[in-house]
Amino acid sequence: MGDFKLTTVEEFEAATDRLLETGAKVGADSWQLRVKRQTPHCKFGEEGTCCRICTMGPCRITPKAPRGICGCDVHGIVGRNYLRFTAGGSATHSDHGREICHTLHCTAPDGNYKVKDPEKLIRIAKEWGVETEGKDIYDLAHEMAELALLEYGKPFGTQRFLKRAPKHTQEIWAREGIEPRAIDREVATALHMTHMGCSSKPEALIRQALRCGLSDGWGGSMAGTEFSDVMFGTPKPIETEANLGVMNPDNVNIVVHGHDPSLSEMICEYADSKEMIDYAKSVGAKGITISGVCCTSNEVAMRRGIPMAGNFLQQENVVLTGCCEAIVVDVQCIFPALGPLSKCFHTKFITTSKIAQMPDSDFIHFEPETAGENAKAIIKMAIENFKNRKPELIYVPQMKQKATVGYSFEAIVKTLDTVANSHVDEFGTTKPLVECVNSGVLRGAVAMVGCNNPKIRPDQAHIELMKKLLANDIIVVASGCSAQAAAKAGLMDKEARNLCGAGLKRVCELADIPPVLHMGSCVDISRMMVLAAEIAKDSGWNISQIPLVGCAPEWMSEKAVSIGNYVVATGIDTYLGVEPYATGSTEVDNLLKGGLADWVEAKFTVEKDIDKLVDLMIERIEEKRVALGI
Ligand code: MSK
Repeated sequence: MGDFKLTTVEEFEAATDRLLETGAKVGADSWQLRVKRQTPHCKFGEEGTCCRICTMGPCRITPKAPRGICGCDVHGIVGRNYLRFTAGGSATHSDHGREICHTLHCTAPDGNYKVKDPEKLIRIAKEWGVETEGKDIYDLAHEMAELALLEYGKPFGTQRFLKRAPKHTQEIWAREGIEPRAIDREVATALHMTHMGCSSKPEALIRQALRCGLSDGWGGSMAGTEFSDVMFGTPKPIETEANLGVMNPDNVNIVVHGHDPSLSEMICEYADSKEMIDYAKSVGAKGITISGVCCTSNEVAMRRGIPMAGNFLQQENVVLTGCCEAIVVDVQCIFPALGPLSKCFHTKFITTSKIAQMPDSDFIHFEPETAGENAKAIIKMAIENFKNRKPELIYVPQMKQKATVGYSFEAIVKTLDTVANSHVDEFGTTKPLVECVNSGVLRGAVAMVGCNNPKIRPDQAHIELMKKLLANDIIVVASGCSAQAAAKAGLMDKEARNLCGAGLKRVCELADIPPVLHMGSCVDISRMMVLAAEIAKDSGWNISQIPLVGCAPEWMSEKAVSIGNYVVATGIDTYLGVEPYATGSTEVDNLLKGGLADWVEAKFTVEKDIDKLVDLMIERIEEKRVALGI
């Protein structure tokens, strides 16, 4: 095993404690302190039994007051809250996708954004029935951008990407009336259905939650992923590093955070230029280090090998190191706390999107048309801030792990193909993977996704679940903050294959892969949908029959609920470590954890005990194997 050793959660926590000591010296607040002040949480909120959709209330449901003023019962209230939560997540992911489509429309041979993967663009154009022959690639990009934008508001029809699903899945969606139409329409319908005096029937509300989720996973998110690949390149395996130790006190440190790669790509591009490096040296730094937090980090790690400083609950830690010249954010999962926190240090908190404007930040409006200038201005601001450091506050935990990342769907089929020594066709095949599962060399796969949540010891659930799955010959594909937890621990180092059972270890050796495959950001869970769809087509199994489950043990956001809905609606059983705000209604709760299986052949399981959660997943994978007779 050489010198390889996983970094433990205890070591993460010791590093955080040391950083919080610095924070205490300068009077900084922290999420750890705010959790204490916010606990215990409101029971009505947690159970989803508070309704504040009109101003006759708010109404809270209790045994003595079983109906709201309008007469809505607890099932209607919980169902409406669940649907609104989903709509928030679906809108957020999909709007990210829309921004990417707009950026695609700005591509030009001599512009800030170019078409880096023309083959992929042509492939999607053919899939959508667009003539490609003899067309200039930029004309095609603009035409595809317009068509993709129309997916958000077209008056008729359903999402174009649904055709990627196996026939059986498409039939289920049609039968259940959950095929998503225009993306914006599904969000608007969700808000309309939950307005005062509209739906209060749990079945109708949950059905729309699935539909709205599907418009995200097989609509907006898929567009975000696919067209990001077209502009910034489809990820391929690449080496990087993860955890706070990637920050270099000798350099100007710029941390990119959020989700949209349009800005971070530009920052990485210009930070690498001689002009900027020379400028950094002129102020006494040795160079510039860009690192990332959350999914912006995943995006640039997957395509450029930019190191990952940390995940969701580590965002304050990068400022606490005292050597972060700028934390530059785009959209989603950004703590407003970064504003006041950065004021305790020399750090510039730079917001860039009208979607995410926050107090105590410097706002530099980032737009695709002026991307280059905006990126340069941001980097210069960070460089000029280097001199304002307070040396006595600098402490970077010497903690980092190597990671191989960049396993897009295309990269996975290409890489795993080497196991069977067969040849990939134009679009690749998952047959070698299917053979490994069929023969039992691999027992199955788990798609690990989602955030951190202070309700769960941060990162521990992700890491412990993965370790047990690997030991049981179950391969893990990961995205979002789950992927970063794995990378920080060392589970994306190829050496981690020694933690696997004999079968998975052999696959990792033959294919030269780490046992946990980094598939990208939250929107990139759409890559996992494509992978599941292709496995189903190559194996002849239905998606719900594949020994595959989804898992989000530490999830926290509305986006995660939207994801959960589309993963389940695609036929993949999904295991959660945190309850959605739905336990207040037996009808909604039973539907989510049972009844959904009658509609879409999959359901949710929620288990807060992580040891039990992983055992339930392994059991389910083995059950599926038995049902398949393999
Ligand atoms: S960043 S949604 S905390 S995965 Fe995509 Fe992480 Fe969850 Fe945000």
